[in-house]
Amino acid sequence: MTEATTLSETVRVALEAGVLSLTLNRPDKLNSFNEEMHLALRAGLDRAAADPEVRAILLTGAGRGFSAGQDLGDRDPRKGGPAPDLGATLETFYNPTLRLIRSIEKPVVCAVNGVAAGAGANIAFACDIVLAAKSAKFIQAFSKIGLVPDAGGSWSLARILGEPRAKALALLAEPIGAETAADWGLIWKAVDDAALLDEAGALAKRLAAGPTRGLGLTKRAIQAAAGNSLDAQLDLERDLQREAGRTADYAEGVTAFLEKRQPAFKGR
Ligand code: LHQ
Repeated sequence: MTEATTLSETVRVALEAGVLSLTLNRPDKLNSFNEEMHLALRAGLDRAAADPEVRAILLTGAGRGFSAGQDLGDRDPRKGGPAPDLGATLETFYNPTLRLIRSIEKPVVCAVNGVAAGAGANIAFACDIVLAAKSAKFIQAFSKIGLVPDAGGSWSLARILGEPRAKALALLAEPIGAETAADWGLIWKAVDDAALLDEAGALAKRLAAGPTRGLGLTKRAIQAAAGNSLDAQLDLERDLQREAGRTADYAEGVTAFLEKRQPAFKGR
């Protein structure tokens, strides 16, 4: 395993077998986001996008929580001064990260190891395959402090759940457990706490050994579907399949099938 040099301890970075693991690491604050952690996560995701050695990303949290969202201590209203511009915080810190997770054409696996609240929950929901420990909870905590769901939450909750459940979760800020989140389709799977990291790691490793270009194009196709008509989506599938069909991994996949052996994909 190579430990990547990182300027900040707030995100631990490690590359093994094509999987870049990014571990949110402010456990005493339940991995809530301050500016330093935002920039460290962004740097990790930028590297994941640019480095051909990286063929899958695994995002998780250190300690007993995944992430409690924004560090509320960062903007203590008791200190006085003008009201903060939270829109600027989103524009500068959260939105670029959300856009990166969705646009990296490599699978992003998220292992939700404990509570995921506010933007922490919604960052998890933006990932491609989300596993959660059975003890983990998801909380749209925003309404408790007078805010609206952000980090893509109003979009992903409404799309995945429909308005009735999206509104109840957002307006009531009641926690839901990992198994309910899986039943409702918000995440892929709830797994035993002790098995989470092994299972998520194995899944990320399996994806990292896959046909990276084809997986990336698949991610693009599925993400485009909700905004497309069937006609437009059929056109997109044609274009992406044309691209996938020109990869060395496609040739290898078919050759391996014909030779009755496992394919050895190179990610190209
Ligand atoms: C925390 C936090 C936290 C700081 C736990 N901050 N310390 C975007 C744009 C700009 C601004 C505003 O927001 C956003 C997006 C958002 O994410 S808004 C939503 C922000 N998050 C929340 O409102 C959740 C706040 N946290 C909680 O409700 C609870 O901590 C949960 C339910 C997550 C966990 O509860 P417990 O398991 O009982 O843990 P705890 O509350 O005892 O927390 C443990 C420690 O972590 C504690 O510190 P301490 O020094 O007392 O041990 C907390 O103060 C700290 N912590 N969340 N967001």
